[in-house]
Amino acid sequence: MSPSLLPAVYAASSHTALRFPDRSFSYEQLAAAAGRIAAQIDGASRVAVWATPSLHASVGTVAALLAGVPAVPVNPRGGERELAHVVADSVPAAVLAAPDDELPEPLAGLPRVDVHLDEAEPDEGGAAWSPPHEPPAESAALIVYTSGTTGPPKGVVLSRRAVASSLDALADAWAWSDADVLVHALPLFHVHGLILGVLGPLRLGGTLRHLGAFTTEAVAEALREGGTMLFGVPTMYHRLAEACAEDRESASALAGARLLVSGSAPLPLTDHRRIAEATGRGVVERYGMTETLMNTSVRADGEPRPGTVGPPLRDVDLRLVDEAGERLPEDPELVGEVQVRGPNLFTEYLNRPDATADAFDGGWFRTGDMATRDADGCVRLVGRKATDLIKSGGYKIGAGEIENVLLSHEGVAEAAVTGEPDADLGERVVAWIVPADAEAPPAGTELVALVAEQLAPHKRPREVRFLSALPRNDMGKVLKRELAKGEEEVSAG
Ligand code: MLC
Ligand code: AMP
Repeated sequence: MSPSLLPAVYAASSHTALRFPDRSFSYEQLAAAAGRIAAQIDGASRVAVWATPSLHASVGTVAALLAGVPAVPVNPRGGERELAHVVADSVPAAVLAAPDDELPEPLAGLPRVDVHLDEAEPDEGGAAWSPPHEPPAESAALIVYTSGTTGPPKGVVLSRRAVASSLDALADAWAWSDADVLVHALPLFHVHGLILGVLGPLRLGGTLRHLGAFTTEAVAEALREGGTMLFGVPTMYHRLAEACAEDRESASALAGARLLVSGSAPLPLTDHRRIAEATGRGVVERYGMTETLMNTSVRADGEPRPGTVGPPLRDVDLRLVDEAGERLPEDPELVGEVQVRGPNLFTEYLNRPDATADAFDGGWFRTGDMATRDADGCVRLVGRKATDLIKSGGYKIGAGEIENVLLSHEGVAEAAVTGEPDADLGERVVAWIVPADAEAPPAGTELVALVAEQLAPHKRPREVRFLSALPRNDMGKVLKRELAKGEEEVSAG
């Protein structure tokens, strides 16, 4: 493993590092721009990065990494409650944003460091920037917020060691190199888009082409123009499969890529099949988590294995355990919880020693994902332990977080949130509401708007259903599986 996290940035060549729709940066320009900002934030405890899908957010993140200051990427569409929590929990010393970004409270109240791109030309007559002293491998690189089953999102502290080892393991599995041009349109406030999608190419000295926003046309164009790899969530591949069925151009563009990678949620076999039929090539699935970075992947040089997420990556130990926490014998029929350990794991949940301790079984991290393991070591994910975690469009959404917002509405007596199968999103968020006054229930649209305002647009319920009581067990716990089953008996709201 390279002793530095971003050796190619330190080398500052003229090769293209980052390409966004409006502007590109070479490694030399990136080093100059990020180096200037690194000098401004040197010694800060932490910085927030206003994580729009932009060159500014990428440069801001690299600056924090050069300075050895942990970066907290913030969803620019996060709602009031979510942003307030992230700022109060991570206490950033400053926020990095583009000069013309308008920041909401409480970010607007923080000292602001503008990410200027115009001054990015290296100074004339010599190096504008010299490589920094490399921070310790165990120091925090990033703090990424992720939803849990209850309460507000938790800040996952990821060390430089974890980031470097996970990216190197992926490079090994995918023969990913500085010759690759990675194409994606993922948001930059989560592991997939930011760590794999931005820091991956930058660690290897390759190129990221970010599309700004996802459209199937933009993906096809970027692949036609020299993109070699594509990263996406299953919703994106589902939409690409539809596009391929409609026009040959999309199919031939996808066929030209070296590697198509899907992750963050399961890619259904029908979409695997549709893409393979249209393009003649398979999609490779990899499995990861904010807390663990990447755990497994189908290898680029191996057989296509639709339906599996491949074997464990280099240096990752993976086991399946039964309900008692006992390791399962090797038998492809046996379903158990996935537990992992290795250099890819997070350090802790910020300010949550209790939650950190609960997440581990000895040195093993409990993922909450249920799986079987084929005789050749490939992992097949079959579901999750918690019904309170929803994956919609590749975003993890905690039911409890949304229920708390719904319950804050005066017209709501009881609320439960579930995920229902959705061909496009994987799962869609559904809210089940017992109104305070059965004669005058609140408008579904009002409840949806409240969630979007307090949390984020992707956490909005797609449907709101009203009922007279929630099904509960003897202990008073809501029976969410019953809700899904009894759906047809309930009137839609
Ligand atoms: C949503 N919308 C609603 C609504 N719900 N409008 C009205 N009522 C509702 N109930 C809005 C959205 O805000 C959006 O608005 C528009 O409708 C379309 O919504 P969508 O179809 O959900 O989203 P879309 O914009 O089309 O995006 C789909 C997507 C996106 C796939 C591009 O979901 C996405 O970027 N997903 C990536 C998630 C991700 O990166 N996960 C990685 C986590 S890390 P508007 O205004 O925007 O049009 C991880 C670890 C690992 O998991 O292993 O990788
Ligand atoms: P997050 O907490 O947002 O990082 O989401 C992590 C979760 O996404 C994992 O625990 C899995 O449930 C799910 N996930 C990630 N990659 C895959 C995949 N390839 N197939 C199925 N589920 C996945």
